[in-house]
Amino acid sequence: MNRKIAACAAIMPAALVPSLSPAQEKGGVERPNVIIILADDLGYGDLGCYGARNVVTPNVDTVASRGTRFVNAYATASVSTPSRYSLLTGQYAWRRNDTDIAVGDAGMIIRPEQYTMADLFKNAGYSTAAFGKWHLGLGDKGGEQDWNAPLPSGLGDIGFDYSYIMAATGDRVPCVFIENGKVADWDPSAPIEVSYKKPFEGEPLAKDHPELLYNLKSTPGIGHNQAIVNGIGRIGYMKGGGRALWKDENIADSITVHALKFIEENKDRPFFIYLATNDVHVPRFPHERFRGRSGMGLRGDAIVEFDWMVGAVTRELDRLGLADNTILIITSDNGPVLEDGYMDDAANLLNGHDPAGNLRGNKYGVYEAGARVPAIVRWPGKVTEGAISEALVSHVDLFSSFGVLLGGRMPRGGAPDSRNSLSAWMGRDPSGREYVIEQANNRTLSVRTRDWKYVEPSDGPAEYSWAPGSETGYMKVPQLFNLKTDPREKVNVAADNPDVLRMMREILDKERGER
Ligand code: NG6
Ligand code: CA
Repeated sequence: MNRKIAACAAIMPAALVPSLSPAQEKGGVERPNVIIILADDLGYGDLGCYGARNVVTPNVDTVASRGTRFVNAYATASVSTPSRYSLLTGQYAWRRNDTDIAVGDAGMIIRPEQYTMADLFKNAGYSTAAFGKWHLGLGDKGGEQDWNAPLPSGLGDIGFDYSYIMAATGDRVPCVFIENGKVADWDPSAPIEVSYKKPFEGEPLAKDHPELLYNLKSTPGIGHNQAIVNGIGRIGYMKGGGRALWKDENIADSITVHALKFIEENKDRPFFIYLATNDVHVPRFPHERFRGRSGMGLRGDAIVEFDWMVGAVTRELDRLGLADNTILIITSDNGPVLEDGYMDDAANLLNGHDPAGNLRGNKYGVYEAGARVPAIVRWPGKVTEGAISEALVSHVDLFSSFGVLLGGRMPRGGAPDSRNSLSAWMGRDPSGREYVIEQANNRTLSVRTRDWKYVEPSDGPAEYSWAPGSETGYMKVPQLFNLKTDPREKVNVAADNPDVLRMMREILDKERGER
């Protein structure tokens, strides 16, 4: 019994006792491995099997051809922190006011006492691990972490047996990997200091020293102009790090090597892996061997790198004979963005490619491309091969769906917004949810039903100054689109459909009022 279960059991003993599913009771234990590969900012149209142009993604496409590909799958938000929060906790991030895009020295946003997806698997006897981008805070208190010592709280407190992660994003300090709560390869000769408030004396800043940005230039006037690490400007100030500092071009390799090692070490017991890639978030800086492979510059090459990583995982599963007993999910935390603060020319090099896959919108915003994401599920023999599902599904439901699969019971209050949609995620229920809720960067909520999309009125800029070319879609008036006739959300038909508008508002009112 782990610490959390012991602690919670005192409060809710009956509900927490992990129970066996009927299949398990009969001895026919069904405990497939589960790997969620969560890409970063990978758009609905960025993969070959979703119609990408120029860039080829043979490894992802092979997974899709052996599994089910979803065309109406949603992250809960069009930015990272709230999206990941909901996936791992089964609670809408907008229920809390501290779940927006996190700084790199945020404290733990998921609190140790919360029941997480990792807890669910751990309680079912799985080995659990997280790799790559975290962006959900570490340590007890934001801004007060000592990065030169074990962090007092981290992923071990929310159900992960092992973790090898980046604290936040590639563009935020600290630029080091953290393994089981300690800086990996910590360098005693270069103690780490991090601040999001003030610079460290003697450390050059990107805004004053563009000549030191030898790997990637920050877009002038937009940001990423504080610490310089590996010739790239970052958000936040940092000092030290020495040999522990990452090299952006090696991040995918580092994450992959650690994930493969974990798979091999756990090949004889069920495992759950949350594999969150740095690709294709900025700074896009893939390894040399992927350069020039997409013809679309660094962003396209980062997609090639992402696809390589998927191939490395599937080959390892094949080599170990684990493919048939592993549920593999490939998805993204939010939609695509082109200009996101570095001069990688992503917008000019598209050459006909549409990262949004013909949907309107982008990361940060309210329109469909913000939160409708690629989602592929492969479980040989269980999930239909080569199928396309139109079911409406949301990341927030994966938690309860796995709960049902494992036959475990949810502690009271656990995963409050997560509903069992196992049969939809397994490709058997063609309809899925009645509606999904999407959250934009300014917390505007949208509701999508099968035919309609409603965006609540909100105040905010049409475009963020720091993400030029991306539309937010914020408007002071309600927006309603008929996705059946207008899949690109071009014509606001709110005025003509008062009944639909009322129904959509009621959905939001009800959800907001609950829990
Ligand atoms: C923005 C950053 C952007 C990215 C984003 C979070 C600037 C100019 N822009 O503030 O680069 O880090 O936050 O992205 O700093 S996310 O995918 O993690 O949500
Ligand atoms: Ca993201």
